[in-house]
Amino acid sequence: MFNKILIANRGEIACRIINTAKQMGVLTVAVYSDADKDALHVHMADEAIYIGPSPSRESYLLGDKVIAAALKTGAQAIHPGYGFLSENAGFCRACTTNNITFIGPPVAAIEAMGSKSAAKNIMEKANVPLVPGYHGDDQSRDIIKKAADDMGYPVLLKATAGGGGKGMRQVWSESEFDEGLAAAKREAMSSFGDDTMLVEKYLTQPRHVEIQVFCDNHQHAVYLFERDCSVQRRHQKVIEEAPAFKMSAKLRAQMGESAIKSAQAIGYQGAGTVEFLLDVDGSFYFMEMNTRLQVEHPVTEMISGQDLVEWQLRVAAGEVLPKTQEQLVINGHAFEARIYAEDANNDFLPATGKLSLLQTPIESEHVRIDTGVRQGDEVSVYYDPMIAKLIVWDESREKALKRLAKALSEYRINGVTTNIDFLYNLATSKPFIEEDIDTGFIEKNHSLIFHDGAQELLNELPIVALYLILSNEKKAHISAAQSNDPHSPWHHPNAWRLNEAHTHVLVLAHNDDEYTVTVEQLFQSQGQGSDVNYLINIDNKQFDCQGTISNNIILVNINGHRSQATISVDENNISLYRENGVFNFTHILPDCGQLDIDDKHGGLTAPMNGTMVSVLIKAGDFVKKNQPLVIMEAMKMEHTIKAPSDGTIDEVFFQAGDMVDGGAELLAFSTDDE
Ligand code: MV4
Repeated sequence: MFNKILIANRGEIACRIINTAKQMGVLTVAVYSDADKDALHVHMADEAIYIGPSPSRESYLLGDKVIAAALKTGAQAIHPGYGFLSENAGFCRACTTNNITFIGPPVAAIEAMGSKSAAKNIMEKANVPLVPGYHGDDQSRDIIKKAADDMGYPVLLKATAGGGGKGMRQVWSESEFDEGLAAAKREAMSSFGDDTMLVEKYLTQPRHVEIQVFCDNHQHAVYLFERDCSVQRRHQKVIEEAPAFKMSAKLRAQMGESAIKSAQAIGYQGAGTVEFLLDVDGSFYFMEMNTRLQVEHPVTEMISGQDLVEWQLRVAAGEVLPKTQEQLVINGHAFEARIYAEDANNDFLPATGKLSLLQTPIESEHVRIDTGVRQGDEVSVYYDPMIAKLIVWDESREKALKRLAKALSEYRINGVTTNIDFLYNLATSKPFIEEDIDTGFIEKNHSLIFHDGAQELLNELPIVALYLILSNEKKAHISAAQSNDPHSPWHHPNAWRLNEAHTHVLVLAHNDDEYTVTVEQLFQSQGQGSDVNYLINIDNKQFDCQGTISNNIILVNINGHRSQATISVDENNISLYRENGVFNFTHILPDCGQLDIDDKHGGLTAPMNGTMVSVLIKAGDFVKKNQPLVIMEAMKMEHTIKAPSDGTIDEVFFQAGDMVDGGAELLAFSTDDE
């Protein structure tokens, strides 16, 4: 076994690999760019080598720098993770040239799978089932059209140089063929510089089912069952599961054996994934083979009980596979949800920013979080905006899915927009629960997954407003009680309250929309938090509310509907967490840098409701323009209120701890020119 390996990657996969290496007693070397100088993977590794500026092409993609780092630190092997250099034949070759073990397949296998059409030719010879079609060298229109006519429409034209869904075009009838072929060739030439086409029978409701294979250097090969990765958005996997639902033991064995044949056809070694299209009639067809450890490998680990990175290290070090096929069994069901900093309601625009709050579900043997970030880290523009992979296990699909939904609802992330609501809506949607899933799932169930935000928002705004009012009042109580002023009405724990209506006006923003929320506080004779009624008005809709808060939990009754929510406030950013996701708001504060001079009698009045935090002057003081006079707090924000000009303080009407109404006269002030 190696005593030191270098991980040529970053983020969650680098951390994940380091974790296993540590468990195996293998020392680790991380590499990092400018943007990652304080990243988690750098802290976790035993050593770390700087390899260049933040852009991947100037750091993580520079094979020479990675190899130099390995030579400098004496790493005997390099684990490429996924992406970056993981399927780069040149890098794999360079490792070998430098007597560094590439923890992955032989370079010939990488090259063989690099071309989609070459891969299909190899699989055809190995009797691995391919989608009926034509992928020959004769690219004449008549030959391709004859193949299409013979197999029957609809057909799918694919650019052999394409991949990941790029360069595909459906043709639904013979009359559309010529236009479709011309368009597909044009697109392929402009995208890939190569308009070689293949044509296949178009499967209209396929599932994406992939088989995890593992081969050692002693001719042993096993499959570690399958993963269903059909839920994709623009060919990016969103939620993966293992084993695949509605999979019979017979079909599993057929697909597994077929995957092994695929791997053996190219002399494979290490971890590999054979992707198949599974048609509604149970027939399956080779799609492509990935010669790396996949992002979604943890679901296979959860149901097989195997650590695939440990297997990779052992096989790369020349050991035999840790298990035989007979020793591998499926236990339970697992899901993986990819948590991203992206805005699902804005075409999944990647989000960047600081993770000012990153609270995760409690991890256990059944809830696993693979992540490369910590609270306070920046999600940068340079790399894939993945925050974490949430992996859950349970003894059945139904139970695992419930655990997934619960874990998603327990995530608390502030500072960046995430796709957690989208994932939650997807995981709790009826079609997903009922296994009505194929690669068109997200498009088909768009309305279920992307809820109408407007109505939900209107339901949540009163809660946020009430939370701000109640927490502000609570703050006032605390500072008043601490003021030790026996005369302050707030000084007594069961303080009575002025029996009068009292109105706050808040402005809350959500995305680019601003909402004015009027909160009318109706005092009861013996008003306690939950007995006080608030009439909240938003866009002429009225909500009769009561509420109590405890830390960042609010218990509310709105128009007779009782519920609770978690709220986190970070300066004037407010996040409201519900089971079905998070709502982010910004509290727009009135500009209160300057007191308004009440020209009726030279007094200084408070621009908003708040609490007097401290009084910095006393009657008789002479003050200069902009000199701080009092500090008020409103909605968790402190505001220093300054003198509007040179002048004299004639009288002060409030003291620290007092609650102040918007418009109340704070102090009598006269300027020299009065
Ligand atoms: C197909 C297909 C239907 N019929 N081939 C998408 C990218 C590449 N992996 C192959 N893909 C497909 N090939 C035939 N003959 C549907 C897809 C497809 C798809 C496949 C797997 C996962 C997600 C997908 C999303 C759209 C289309």
